[in-house]
Amino acid sequence: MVGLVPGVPASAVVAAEGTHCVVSAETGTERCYASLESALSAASGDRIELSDGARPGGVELEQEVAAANRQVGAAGEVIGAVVYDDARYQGSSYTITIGAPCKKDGWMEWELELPEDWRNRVTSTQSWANCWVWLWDEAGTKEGPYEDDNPDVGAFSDRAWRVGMS
Ligand SMILES: [Ca+2]
Repeated sequence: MVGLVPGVPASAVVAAEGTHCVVSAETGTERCYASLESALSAASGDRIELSDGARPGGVELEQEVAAANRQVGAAGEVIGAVVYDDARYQGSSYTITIGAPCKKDGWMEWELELPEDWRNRVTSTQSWANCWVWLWDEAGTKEGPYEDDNPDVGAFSDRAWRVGMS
């Protein structure tokens, strides 16, 4: 068996550059992609197409997501938030779609337990669809709201186990 490396899938290369997953807070369905652009495109039903110069945290990405959300109407889910492993919206990303924009009625409208491989990693957040992001750590301590763009969640960095939107 010399020369074979069992247990190392071909996708290990992609994982090393970060993974970009999309989860529906409605159904729990999760799919992963090789880039943030592919993830956002899939999450928006192919309504988002970014130019080469677009970057996470940039105005183009911000506006494209907002525009895509507006086009969805009642026909599908909107992008509620993206949480990132690194500061300033870098590294692996986790995009959360929701059934409708947040209502600001004082209720936590969506709560999502992060998968095991995303625990203790969230460092920056962005939200759309009128939503604020809340984070809980393993002990249940809640922090937030994180409104719009948060390039670094500071003391709560690498602590979140659960994400909420309201
Ligand atoms: Ca992190």
